[in-house]
Amino acid sequence: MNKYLSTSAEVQQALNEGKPVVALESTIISHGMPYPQNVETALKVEQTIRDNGAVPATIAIIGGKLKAGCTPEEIEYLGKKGHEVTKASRRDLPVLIARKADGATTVTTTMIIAAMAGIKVFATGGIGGVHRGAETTMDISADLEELAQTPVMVVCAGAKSILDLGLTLEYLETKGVPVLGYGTDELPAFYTPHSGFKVDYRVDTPAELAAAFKAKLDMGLKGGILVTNPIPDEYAMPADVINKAIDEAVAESVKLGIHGKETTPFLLAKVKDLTGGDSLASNIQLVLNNARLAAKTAAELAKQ
Ligand code: PSU
Ligand code: MN
Repeated sequence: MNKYLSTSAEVQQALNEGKPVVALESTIISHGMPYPQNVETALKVEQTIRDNGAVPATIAIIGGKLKAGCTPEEIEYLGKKGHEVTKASRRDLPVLIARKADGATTVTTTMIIAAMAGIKVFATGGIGGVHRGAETTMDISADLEELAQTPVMVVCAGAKSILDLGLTLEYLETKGVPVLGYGTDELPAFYTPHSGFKVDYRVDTPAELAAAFKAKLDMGLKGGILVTNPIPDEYAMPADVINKAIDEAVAESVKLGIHGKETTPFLLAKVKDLTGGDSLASNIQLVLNNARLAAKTAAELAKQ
């Protein structure tokens, strides 16, 4: 496909044989969770995907190569380096590749590399979106633009209310990105199943998710589909606790003048500190839950 892409032998074989493959991002490892829980979680997510009948492809940039399928050693390397690894969005790819550097892939770059490799389904925790106060900062995640143009289904647990969820949905509507709720009419808010906002369609089975994505691909409509999968009730955070932590984190980021690509990692780390680690436990469980759904959906898509 291109000389910068390096697909692992296992992932390439699965793709050649039409077997289900699920992409996974690496910014969640380097910037989304602390070491060593980040590495433990990444490996557990890969195992969960295997247990549900698909091959995992953790995506990252290592030594200037776009990797579709990382080894456990590469996952350990990214997890240990943490924030020292460049958080790589679409705009970072040309220079990182030319310099043969490393990069942790966000939702945006994971979608780009998955599409290059031929992977259609991607599981993560949360996506970026329109930040609160975006009417003055213009801070809108590149993830939304990527969903508008790259044909990958992204399975997430909704978006955190560090974002303006209403504006995020408006943006996705404008860009023609279907937002589906798995077993729910309501957009989940990452740590809790409830946001008060409606999704476009409720979908109840992996087969139905696969059919919608297949229809989109068959019609040649560009862009992806966003599947929002609510965190199971037993792992959800109390809404008042998490909302208070998020409000405090956002206020502090404004006070400190945090901006640009630092904003999301700053807010994620602050929320984790303010909730004494409870949010990390929820975060891990919702990612595993998304991995299960993505693997089942990839398996359905492989049958079509
Ligand atoms: N939201 C989370 N966890 C994450 C991220 C977002 O709940 O780890 C990461 C993802 O990699 C996402 C990126 O693509 O942050 C968005 O960053 P930004 O807002 O700078 O676009
Ligand atoms: Mn941003």
